[in-house]
Amino acid sequence: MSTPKRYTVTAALIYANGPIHIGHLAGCYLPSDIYVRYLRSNGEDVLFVSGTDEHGVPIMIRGFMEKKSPQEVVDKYYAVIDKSFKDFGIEFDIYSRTSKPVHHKFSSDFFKTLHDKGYFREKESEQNYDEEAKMFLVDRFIVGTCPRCGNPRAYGDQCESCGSDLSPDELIEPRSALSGSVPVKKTTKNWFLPLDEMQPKLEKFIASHPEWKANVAGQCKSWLASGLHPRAMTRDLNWGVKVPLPNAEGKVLYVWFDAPIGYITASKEWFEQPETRNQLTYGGKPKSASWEPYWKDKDTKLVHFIGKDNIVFHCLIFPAMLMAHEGYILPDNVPANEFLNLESRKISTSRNWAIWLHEYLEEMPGKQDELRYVLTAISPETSDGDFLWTDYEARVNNELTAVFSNFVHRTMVLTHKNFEGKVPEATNYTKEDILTLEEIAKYPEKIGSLIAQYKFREGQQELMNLARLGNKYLSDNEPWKNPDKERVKTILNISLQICANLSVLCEPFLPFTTQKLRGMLNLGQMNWNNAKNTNLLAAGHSLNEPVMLFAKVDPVLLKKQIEKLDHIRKQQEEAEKQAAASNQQSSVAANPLEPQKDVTTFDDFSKMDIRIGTILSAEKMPKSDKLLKLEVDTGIDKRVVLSGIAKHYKPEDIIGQQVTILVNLAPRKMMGIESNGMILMSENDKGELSFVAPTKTNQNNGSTVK
Ligand code: B3M
Ligand code: ZN
Repeated sequence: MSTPKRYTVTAALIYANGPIHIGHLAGCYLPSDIYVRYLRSNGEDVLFVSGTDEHGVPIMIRGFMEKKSPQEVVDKYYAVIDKSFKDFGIEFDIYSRTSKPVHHKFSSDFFKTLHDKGYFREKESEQNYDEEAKMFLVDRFIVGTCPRCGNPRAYGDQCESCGSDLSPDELIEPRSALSGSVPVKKTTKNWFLPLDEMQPKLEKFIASHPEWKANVAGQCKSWLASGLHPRAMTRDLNWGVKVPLPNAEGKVLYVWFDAPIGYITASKEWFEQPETRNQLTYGGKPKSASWEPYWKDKDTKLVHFIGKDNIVFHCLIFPAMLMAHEGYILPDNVPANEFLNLESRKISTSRNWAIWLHEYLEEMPGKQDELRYVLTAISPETSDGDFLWTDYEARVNNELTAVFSNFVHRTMVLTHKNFEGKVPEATNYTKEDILTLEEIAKYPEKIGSLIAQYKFREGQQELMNLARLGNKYLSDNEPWKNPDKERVKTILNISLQICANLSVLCEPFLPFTTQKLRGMLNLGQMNWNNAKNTNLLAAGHSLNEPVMLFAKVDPVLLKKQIEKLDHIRKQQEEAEKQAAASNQQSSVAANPLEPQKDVTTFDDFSKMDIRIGTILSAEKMPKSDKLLKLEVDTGIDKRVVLSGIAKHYKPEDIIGQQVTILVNLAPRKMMGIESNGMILMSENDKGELSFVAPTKTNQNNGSTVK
């Protein structure tokens, strides 16, 4: 887009069902905060909104677990989450909540508008119902065995083990997550958004953004390529925004319908709350008096910061809703991040494998900028990142302390010692001085343009390069040794100018450090372009006492952090061992062999076309620990089959293996790949798998099994 008049920046509305951890911070909150701080420093008109997502099954499940009402759950976690963001300097204009009446009204009106325009398709369907709990079992309320990988704890909407999208009816032995009872079918009516009919418009929208990140564009294209389906925008639940239609008793809006509208409600709320009225300026200019231009004016740039699991909702479903409503702008960009791992393992709330922000702050008090720095340095912008405590230590010690802090401290101490804390005058620049000054003046542009392209990691690297440049300049010129007082004045003047520029340019990344540095330099509010000036501090300007900006990581505290994770890991491994042992025991004791199944007919059996084939190639499916992708010669053809045997066979060991394969099983898509057939395996009472293969070598590929 050409130069925008204003920016609306959103950061995902996280479910208020638990505290937040470093993965959340690195995923979308730090990047959005850096982006917004940069824009504000540039004098741009920005509205930065976020809040908690307080509806949906995740909240209700947490309520059941904690024996609390959903309202109690969201009240508790809203407070924890809101405090963590404030503690880490994430500076939203407003941090709202979707349970507020203003949001219920706004999202309900939005739904009504779409309904009145004839956008929804009403459809009756059979849904799973828990007769004990007396409620419909949608999404995660229903659990069972994954048909793709055999995970016994798959959810009705997704299997977290193999990553497949599921529908409740695909689950094997489904049961209610609430009562454990077997669900019964009950007919119910819901309102569907016909995404299939909207596909051409959405394709056009995605195609108009070739500049989007490859991971984001890739996901959108793959959804579009498999064809969009109508999606229910209502649910049979009693927690959420009530469906504003007659005959919709006991129904609420789908949480992914109301949550993104929460961005708009929060914006409206910010403009309408009395305490905001006197903040209606930016960079000294008047801001628009209403929320509407921030969502409706085509010169507004709308940017959604999210994690990769929310891409389809922000790039396809929410835009479809906005298009259907009319009058709204669509996102200009959705710079979604990948995930962050912790010590090379997936962060997991249920396994307590995380660094919780509130705990970090208790255990490492005052170290917010250290964490911000490290998380940006390893930001999962293009692929998953990994947080390692040893890496944290190295970055804090070798970069923040040895370079940034050391440079500023030496400059300040020398100025206090030699010139009573007043900025000395620069005279007679050398050729090197002039080159250094020219170099410094380029940094605002360099860092700014990287931030504007959502390349926060590289932007921060450039910031450190400026500190390195200062550190090197000081070390090369050795003012502490130089008897020429005039020369010392010039060297320190230039070093102080670098400190001043750093204080402006580090603000998006290290907001707490900015405050300390500006305090030391006795500098008031600055904006980004001030850092193009390499003479921000006039000769004679008085400086305050130096303080250390960063210190090396306390080895005792670091050891405690590492031990804490070791302890969690061991506990987890122990629990898994025990679970496995008791599973094995119970299966051996109670059920050594599966009982014989019900009688089947020869006709049914003969419908199955089973052949002998040979595995031509095998590879692990990325992001799945169960699936192998096999190419099989069936005699009839060569085809791809996905098989859940990765825990039992190494790919390199099974090439050339003869197998028995059901060739006429309906194709099934798993993790974006179509599987054509099923390899038959035998399974013993310990759950170990083996191929079923002919015992004579004369059984060529394509031989039939009957
Ligand atoms: N609450 C999912 C999540 O917390 C969802 C995001 C909504 S953004 C509008 O990850
Ligand atoms: Zn699975």
